[in-house]
Amino acid sequence: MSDETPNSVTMQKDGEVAVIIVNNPPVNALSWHVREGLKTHFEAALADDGVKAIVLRCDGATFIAGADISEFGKPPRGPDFNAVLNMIEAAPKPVVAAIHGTALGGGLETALVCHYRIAVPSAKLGVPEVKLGLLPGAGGTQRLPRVVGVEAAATMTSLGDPVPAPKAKEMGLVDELAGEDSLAADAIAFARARIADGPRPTREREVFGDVAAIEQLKTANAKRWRGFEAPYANLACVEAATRLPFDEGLAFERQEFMKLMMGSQSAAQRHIFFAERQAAKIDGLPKDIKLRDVKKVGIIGAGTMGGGIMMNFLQKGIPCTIVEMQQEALDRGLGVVRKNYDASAAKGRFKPEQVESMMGLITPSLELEALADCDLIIEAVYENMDVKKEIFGKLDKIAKPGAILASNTSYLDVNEIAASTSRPGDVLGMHFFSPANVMKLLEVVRGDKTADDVLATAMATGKKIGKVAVVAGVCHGFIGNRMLAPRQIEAQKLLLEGATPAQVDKVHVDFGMPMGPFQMSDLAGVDIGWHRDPNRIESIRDALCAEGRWGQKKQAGFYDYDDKRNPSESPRVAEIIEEFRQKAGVEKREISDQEIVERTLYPMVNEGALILEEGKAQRASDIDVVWIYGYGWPVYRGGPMFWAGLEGTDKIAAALEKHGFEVAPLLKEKAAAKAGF
Ligand code: 3H9
Repeated sequence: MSDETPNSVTMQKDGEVAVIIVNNPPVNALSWHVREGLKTHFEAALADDGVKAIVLRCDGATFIAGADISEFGKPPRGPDFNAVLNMIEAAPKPVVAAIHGTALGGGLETALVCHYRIAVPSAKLGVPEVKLGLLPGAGGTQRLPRVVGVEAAATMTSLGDPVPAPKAKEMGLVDELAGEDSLAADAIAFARARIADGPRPTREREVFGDVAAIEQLKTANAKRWRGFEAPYANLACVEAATRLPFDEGLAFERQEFMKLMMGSQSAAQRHIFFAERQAAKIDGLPKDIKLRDVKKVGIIGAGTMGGGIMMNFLQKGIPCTIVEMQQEALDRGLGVVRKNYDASAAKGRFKPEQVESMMGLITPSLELEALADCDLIIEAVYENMDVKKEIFGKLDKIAKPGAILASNTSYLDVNEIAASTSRPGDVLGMHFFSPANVMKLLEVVRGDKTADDVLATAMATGKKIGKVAVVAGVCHGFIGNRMLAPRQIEAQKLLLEGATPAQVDKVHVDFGMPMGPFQMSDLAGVDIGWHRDPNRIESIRDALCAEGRWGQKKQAGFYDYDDKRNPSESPRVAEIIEEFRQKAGVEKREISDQEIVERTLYPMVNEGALILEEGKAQRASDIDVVWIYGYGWPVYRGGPMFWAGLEGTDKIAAALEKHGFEVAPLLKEKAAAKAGF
């Protein structure tokens, strides 16, 4: 940003109503110059005796969407935000916030110091700071309970979900709904009508509602909030509002806000906010590259993956043709899709008629030829190069010119697949994560010959269907699974040396992962990728598979499972491990939790460094996005590469060396500079 103060706040007059207008694209964030402009223009409006009421509104797509997150952690500039807000609240003339788009975070806090709020029906109001590891630090936790009550304030602050304007009106957060296209005029009329009422400072209103709601929220969300600090800090502030005078509550909120702001969790969550948006950008490609139309999608394979992938498109109203080899498999696949939608409808996520219209968008077929009119074809058959090459060879003859041909492979060489067609420029990987209708990650695998517009279209399509898409280069396992491999290998070695599956898993769960390596293996299927020869036993996993311990589906894997899939440690697995240990001549020893971290998590950072060196990921933050959205890495640790910076790259490199790993040159470089990625 230049040093010159941008003219981001202006004032107009309509008779005795002053209209203060913020214009700071793209989201009217409260950058230093906006705070300065607000101060200047409110002071002017207050000093002007001809002004009897004030409207605050925004130009562009939205009302103020919050503090300027990019200013966080930098030296403060411009006037103190709370001081500006206190001045607005203390105005002796009624102040009206006119809201469209989203009033979020500091934006809603600004609206809360205004004495009245008018909003268009499509507007949304919320305090999403918790999603950035923060809390509303400009009075939001103290003013909201005075406007919407303790329960709603506790819910809004701790969950961070925005409320649509009509609901906000019911809650008392919005006083009046404006016409969708006449906010500016309606707000002026509304303000004029408030002149007789005078100001209504929020701080002078009473907190109301039952404080018991706070404990109920904690109980209901215990699992979701495991490891997170911010939801609890938000609730502590709302609770403080119920017993402290306003100014003391404000001081408490400030103190809690600063604690979060200085902590690593919020730094990690803010990193991910920007990382997610950055991931959508493809280096070296113009932003305005012309995309190909994707109006009809073809899916090959109606298994769990194919069906799940298709659901994403149906939900966006995009017709899909799905092809299977056998009628029975096709029927079974479509049956699963219907069952999933019916289950969602039962939970109220869809109306029954929506389910019907989505199912109506499907064209099932047993012939690849049925894909001839599709703009994007995604192959989701099992992982076998010969099979995939055969399919792509056939598709080459069937697909219309310009159609994008994608493989959902999770490991295989996309260049080799592309070479089986006469149009490798149209081929790439679109690697969805299971369950594909739920998991947000999409790895878009760019082949050596993938055309730029094909890549850009696949990324945009990912966004359209609600995924977070990340570009990956061709290598075994791309970004996510490639980094998973060293972790799994080392976890097995640790068993041999004396750790138990439960110990390794607990370290990962305590770290914040949804499950550890062995729990994951049991869930996914221990037999995935197994050579299927029960007489060839070369690893602990081979031994488990040979005995039919294929994981949860067999009620036996690295753990034993009861009928309800509750795990318990398995004496049989302990025996298998012991046999192996003896055969390998390895002596059993005590393994510390720290060693598990060093040998299973640090190697992931090392692999991430190699991926970066080889240019298989565009940037370190893309790797973080992959692990957050594809594997449940705790967002408050910011992804493996961000976490490496917190943990210390020097410490990581030294520990890897100690354990006999070859340290990636890039990691060595970072370690020498004591720098993060
Ligand atoms: C806060 O308010 C703290 C306070 O309590 C008190 C402090 C004392 N700042 O998402 P999009 C950028 S914390 C800076 O793609 P959409 C974004 O990076 C804040 N930049 O658009 C992107 O840049 P680029 C509480 C921001 O239409 C561009 O704007 N508020 C900010 O899909 C477009 O963003 C929030 O947490 C920001 N606050 O969605 C709201 N917001 O084009 C965060 C966005 O270079 N924002 N940018 O990649 C959002 O949720 C969405 O951006 C929003 C628009 C819904 C507003």
